[in-house]
Amino acid sequence: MDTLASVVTDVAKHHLPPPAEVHQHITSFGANVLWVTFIAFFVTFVVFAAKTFALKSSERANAYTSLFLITIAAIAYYSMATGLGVSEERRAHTHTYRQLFYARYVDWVFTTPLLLLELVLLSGLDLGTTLWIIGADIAMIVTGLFGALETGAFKWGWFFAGCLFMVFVLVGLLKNGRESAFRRNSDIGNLYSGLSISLLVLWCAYPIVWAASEGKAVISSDKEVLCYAVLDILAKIVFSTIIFIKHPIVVSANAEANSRLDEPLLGAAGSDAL
Ligand code: RET
Repeated sequence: MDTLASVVTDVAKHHLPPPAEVHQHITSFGANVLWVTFIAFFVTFVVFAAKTFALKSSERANAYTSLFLITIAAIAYYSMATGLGVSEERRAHTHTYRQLFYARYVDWVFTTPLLLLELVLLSGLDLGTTLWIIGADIAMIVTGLFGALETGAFKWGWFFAGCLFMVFVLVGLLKNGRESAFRRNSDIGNLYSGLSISLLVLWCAYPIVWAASEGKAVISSDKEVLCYAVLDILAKIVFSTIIFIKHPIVVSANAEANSRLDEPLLGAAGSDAL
């Protein structure tokens, strides 16, 4: 004989409507934040383009780097504001679906190496360490994207892998990069120190926002969009503007690097060996 409980379960299974789906989406506030951020990047692009082309072509290395990272960010924000670079992920074991702004990972996978390149150009870091830092950075963003796409518990494995890669990046920048910058001269060393320490503080905020949004979904999609927008503006616009303002120091650093490149890379013995 059926117990009352099993009858109730059976009735519930067959006659009750399925649990309501919850969709965690941005509201018009979040959409406005995306548009305003796009406009901020677009205006910065116009200003940077004018300033870059006013420079002598031999002095444009850092300016081009800034220009391209601002361009990529503008493209990413346009795609998110128009609803293209966005998908929806189901939260594990729930009927909740949350918007995932995957365009930001496409943005970061290109722009974070460019940001690092700006610092590396300044510090005169060797090629091996540069590749190591940039490789770890790309791995950090890719693992972050997989973590955001993963709905089960493995999400946190991706996240911690991303954090580990970030540690590699930061150690390379703050230790090797700083030593190399001070070896050039104290002006470059001081500028580099200030920039790399602000980068450390800013970059550490990204995984915190990730954990609260793509990770645990404890903040709304609007807050997620706002936090990332503020961080992206600080990390890209403010950062690149400082490097632009310090242009004379940067140019002297690049000129010195170029003159070193003019010297034969291998000594006499090395040349003989080739
Ligand atoms: C993720 C999640 C996985 C763990 C870590 C992350 C770090 C992301 C960072 C992004 C920086 C972006 C910048 C954009 C510039 O405009 C991918 C969020 C550590 C540091 C600087």
